[in-house]
Amino acid sequence: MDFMHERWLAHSTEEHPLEDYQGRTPRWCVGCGDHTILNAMLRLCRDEQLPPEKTVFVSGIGCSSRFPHYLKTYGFHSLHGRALPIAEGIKIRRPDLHVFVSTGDGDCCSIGAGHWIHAIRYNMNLTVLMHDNCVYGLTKMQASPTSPRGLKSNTSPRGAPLAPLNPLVTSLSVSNVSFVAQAPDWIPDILYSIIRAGYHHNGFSFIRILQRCPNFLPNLFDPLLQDPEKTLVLTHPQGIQLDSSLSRIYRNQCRHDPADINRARELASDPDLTPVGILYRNDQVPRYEDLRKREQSFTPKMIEQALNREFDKFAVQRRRNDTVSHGPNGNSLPGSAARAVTHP
Ligand SMILES: Cc1ncc(C[n+]2csc(CCOP(=O)(O)OP(=O)(O)O)c2C)c(N)n1
Ligand code: SF4
Repeated sequence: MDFMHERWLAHSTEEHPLEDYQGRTPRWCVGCGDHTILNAMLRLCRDEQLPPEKTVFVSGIGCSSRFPHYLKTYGFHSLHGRALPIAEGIKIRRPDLHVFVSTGDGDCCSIGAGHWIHAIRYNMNLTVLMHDNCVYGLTKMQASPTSPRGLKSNTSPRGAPLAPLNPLVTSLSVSNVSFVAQAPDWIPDILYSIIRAGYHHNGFSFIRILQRCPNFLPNLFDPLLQDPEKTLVLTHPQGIQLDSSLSRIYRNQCRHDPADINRARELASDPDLTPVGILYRNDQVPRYEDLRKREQSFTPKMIEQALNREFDKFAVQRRRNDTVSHGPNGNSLPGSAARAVTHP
């Protein structure tokens, strides 16, 4: 073994400290919830020892979508609303990579809503952090689909007229849903446990994070911050558990089995309480990449034969004395032109 190879081997077996994952200095406002989400993510990368060269953060456009810049892994700061199809593209070609998505409530639930619904249905192995600050932050305060009714903003100066969309109820209603959770950015241990559970889930994990935007909506979460009783912590051996100090603060707890989708929907639509924890989890839902793999197990020979069977339906049979055959539109074809040609 030469010296360089030895050095490389030694380096590749070293533990990655937190700094190995830290990218540029974040430019979010002071007190923005995105900082705590980033810290939880850095901690997860370090604790799981994710190889930086095998980890990808994908985002759309928004304050929250600046996330990939702040991690020293691969990243794709893409287009508004398009984080999910890009992440799916990466995952289908490179299932060996750990793919995370950061998306805002505008990015995911407004312009990207179609992609969001179908991404849940495709159930690919992605961990999605939906930073929900209930407003468009980057473009300086327009109402988003999750803005509370009555919110005065640049697009609703007299107050948002519509009731907000509930991202938890919406996700829980999509066929093939496999993991839905909610976490507040201001309880770092709960946030971390939920992101970690989402990472370990074998499928599409949708995590709605209640994210503070002190710049535009400084009082939005005051009711929750001032009265811990308004937060209902969902605990379960298959979900999250609270340590004794958090248990003393968040007394309003309920044991919720994440396998129970009907109860999950009830909890998600409760108008008076904010559930925090894992609402739903089902590891048995098939993942699109596995279904595709089965399709891809056809050999080139099998594909050639299948294509030829299809082409033969259109071929005009040659009569004994004919020298050419005809394609479906009457063009003359050399006898063997309507055959599939596959390359090894
Ligand atoms: C196609 C397109 N439409 C609109 C915009 C302008 N735009 C950029 S970010 C954004 C909203 C961001 O809000 P959100 O996704 O909630 O993220 P936040 O900034 O609050 O984190 C909008 C409307 C754009 N960049 N591209
Ligand atoms: S505007 Fe709001 S969401 Fe954007 S960085 Fe500032 S606090 Fe965060």
